[in-house]
Amino acid sequence: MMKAYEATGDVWKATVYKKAIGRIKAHEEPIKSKEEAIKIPGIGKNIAAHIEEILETGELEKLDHVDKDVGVFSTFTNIWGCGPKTARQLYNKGYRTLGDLSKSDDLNRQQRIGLKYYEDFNTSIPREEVTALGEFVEKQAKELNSSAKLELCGSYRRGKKYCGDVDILMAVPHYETKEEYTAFFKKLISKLEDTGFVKDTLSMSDRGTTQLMYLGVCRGPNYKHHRRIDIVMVPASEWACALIYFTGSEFFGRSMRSLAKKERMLLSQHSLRKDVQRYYKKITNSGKRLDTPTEESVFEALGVPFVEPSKRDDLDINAALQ
Ligand code: TTP
Ligand code: MG
Repeated sequence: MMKAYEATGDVWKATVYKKAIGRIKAHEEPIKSKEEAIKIPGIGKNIAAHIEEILETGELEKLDHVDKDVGVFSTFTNIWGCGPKTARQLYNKGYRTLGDLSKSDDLNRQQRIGLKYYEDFNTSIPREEVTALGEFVEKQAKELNSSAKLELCGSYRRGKKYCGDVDILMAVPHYETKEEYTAFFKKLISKLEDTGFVKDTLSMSDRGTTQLMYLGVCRGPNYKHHRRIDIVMVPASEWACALIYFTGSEFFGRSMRSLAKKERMLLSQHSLRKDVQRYYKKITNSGKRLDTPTEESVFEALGVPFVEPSKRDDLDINAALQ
């Protein structure tokens, strides 16, 4: 249904479904009834009724009335790098299947990679495999610099049994200048390519900030599937704030940033700052940067108890405090 509304450009309805999907994914226990569904924040009466119908009949009748072209649309948006806008354009140009697209010049380099690994990228990764892929990268990094630090983030760090991709955060203690850690990071990526671990590169960027982001495709020795891997390299002093950001969930991260704002602070993936002055949305004085060597120190400076990564899925830290 989310894809259907995205296809027709009904952003508001698509968002309602997107939010519900996120809440259902984050819910640890199986949902066995409409009553259980409706207790979950973000699930309203209508979606609870859909859940009940699926539980009872195994199907959702409303989907039968969705245009069949939505199937094409959702196939296209499942190509990595292809959003709703591109999917609509491809559809309007007459493409209907992945086979059509494989012969086309209308995909950019990244989308062609997305198409090449379509099946693999749309298959979630068992936790044990993410562990092994992380260990492989860690070994290569430590061969370059034995003090290199690495943490598997995203859904993995939140304890999920299956992950959409591999998210890695890296730093080398005392590496603060961009030259230092860029040189290290480039060597690491080359090494990962030379060992045959990295199969394709989607992008390497610094997004105009201090942090470097590598997006690529890897396959572990002894593994069958190609997996999406993101590696973020940060200066050592940004480790803790980057770790919070990159662990997510996105929802939890947003709630932490809004909490900081209430405390006249500013939390980003780079740092935590205090005594920040704002005039409406504009920051008029960016205050003073706090030293935050660990994740715990960030929570402490914000005046809230530490939240274990496994509890960050669906948590609004502001609501939890009330
Ligand atoms: P993702 O890998 O996109 O998400 P995930 O690891 O939580 O889930 P999945 O299993 O599907 O991969 O991003 C990693 C983290 O980065 C995410 O948990 C929070 C952060 N993030 C944001 O805060 N905002 C964003 O827009 C994105 C893409 C990520
Ligand atoms: Mg992830």
